[in-house]
Amino acid sequence: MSALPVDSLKSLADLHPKPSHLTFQYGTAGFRTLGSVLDSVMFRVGVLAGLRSKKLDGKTIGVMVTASHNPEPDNGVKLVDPRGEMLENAWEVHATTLANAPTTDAFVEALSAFVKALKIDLSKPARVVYARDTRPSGPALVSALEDGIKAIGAEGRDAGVTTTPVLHYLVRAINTKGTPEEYGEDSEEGYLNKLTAAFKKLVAGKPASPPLIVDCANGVGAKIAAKLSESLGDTLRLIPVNTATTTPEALNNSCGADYVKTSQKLPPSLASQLKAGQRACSLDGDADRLIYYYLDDRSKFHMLDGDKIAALVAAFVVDLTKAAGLESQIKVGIVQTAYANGGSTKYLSERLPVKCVPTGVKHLHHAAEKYDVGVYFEANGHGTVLFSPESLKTLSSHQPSTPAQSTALNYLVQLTNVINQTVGDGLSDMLLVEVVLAHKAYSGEEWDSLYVDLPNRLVKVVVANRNIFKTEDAERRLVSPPGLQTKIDELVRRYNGGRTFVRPSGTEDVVRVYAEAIVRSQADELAFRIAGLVYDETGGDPARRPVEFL
Ligand code: 16G
Ligand code: MG
Repeated sequence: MSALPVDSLKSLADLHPKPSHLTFQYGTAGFRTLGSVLDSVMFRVGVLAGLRSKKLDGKTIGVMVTASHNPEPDNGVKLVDPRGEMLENAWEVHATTLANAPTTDAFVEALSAFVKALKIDLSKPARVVYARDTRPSGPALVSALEDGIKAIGAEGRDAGVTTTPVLHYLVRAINTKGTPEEYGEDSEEGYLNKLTAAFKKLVAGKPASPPLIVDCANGVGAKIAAKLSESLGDTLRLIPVNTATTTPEALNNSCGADYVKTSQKLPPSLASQLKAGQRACSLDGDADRLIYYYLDDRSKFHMLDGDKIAALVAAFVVDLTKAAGLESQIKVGIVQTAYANGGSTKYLSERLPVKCVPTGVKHLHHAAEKYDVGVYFEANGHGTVLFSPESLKTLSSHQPSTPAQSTALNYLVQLTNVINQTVGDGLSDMLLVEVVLAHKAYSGEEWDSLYVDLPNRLVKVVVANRNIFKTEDAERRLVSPPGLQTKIDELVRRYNGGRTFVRPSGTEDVVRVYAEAIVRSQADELAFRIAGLVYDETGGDPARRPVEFL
């Protein structure tokens, strides 16, 4: 076993000192805070990624520099494991420990202890592939990351400016190269070719969809959407809008999936473009979320969120498994979080198994892996469909007995290619939605009518200490502060069809309150009254309740 390259680690770490007044935490979205304070974190993440690669016998580890839907001054970083999935849980804790070592010496000491405890063989090779979104703080942060990769002696590959889902795709493609599970060519072009080829096969012979407006949140999705548009040609005409990736402060500002979902409104920039009856969609700042919407005949806005996407897609996969004669071998299941609209949960659970898990893609992804085909979507538009290794085998070995079965089987196989199974992918999900709409000949309105959303409201509460809030039952109930859940239960009982939950955010220093009810005004009132309870509970001054809409 070779030793840690202490000299190179120390001299490079000295260039990236930790700000003494800050504590970092690897949360749901990796490390995420103001871009201006992340230099030391990036360096250390570079080192950690190298060690993770060594631990996994030289498999390539991914690092994505992004703060997704957050405002432009924020940035962040997350690690991607070899199959393109989120970093293993246990390592999140290690990442936090290493990021908080106060000095270079303390950092190197923590590294040695860590290498020893995890029995990492330092003589193994290490490979890291990394990318960033369009934020102005990105280049400097990537250069700190590169110092970390260099310091541990790992081989780095710069995937440049690209989306989070492309980076996840690349990690899986690199690690499966030359194996029977080869995921695709390990380049952005490989990704685009794979998606486009599958999409074209899936919609061959179907009437072309009307041109689709794609709101790119003024983020990196604009770049990939432009390339996708080119490779799709006339198969699906895309109209990318909000593509101002270099305009200061434009990123995620009054546009993008998060804006649409939380404000339940059309991005103002689309108001003059979107016509009655037409549908459009929004990506978020790193293009791993997707929200659809349309204006009805009276130009009223209707949102088709992650729950609606799950309902649409799951029904389609079920139809195809039936048509292919695989109904008994390939079972479809759904994974949601507490944020799923009650209307969707009722509709879906009357048809399919539905599981509720805590917020965050890693929870959904793992639960979805337990089904033959797991459809997971967060209401916020982040999600995908996973085909288990067994169902992939079934698809490749199944002998269809009729031409109709054979057609359905081919569609299923192509679905596995159009879907980015490593992580939620706004653009891949968009193609998936368009496939289903083309097959069903659905308009946005027909899709929307699968079930009716209950009016709901999301509010955030700024509290002194969100860490006192602890939940159970997939975040649907509070166990701490003691007694608060009982008060919530008492209140919610007074609202017709009322449902509410309170959870600490994993990405911001706030507590979130969700409420729904049969009537809009009641959903709003319930959310604010619960938010009031939460605030009072934390000992704040009731006259200055800092409650705001999210
Ligand atoms: C992150 C998560 C997203 C989740 C959100 C919740 C990933 C890749 N992203 O963006 O899934 O919905 O956090 O944020 O896991 P919150 O804890 O602040 O409500
Ligand atoms: Mg995102």
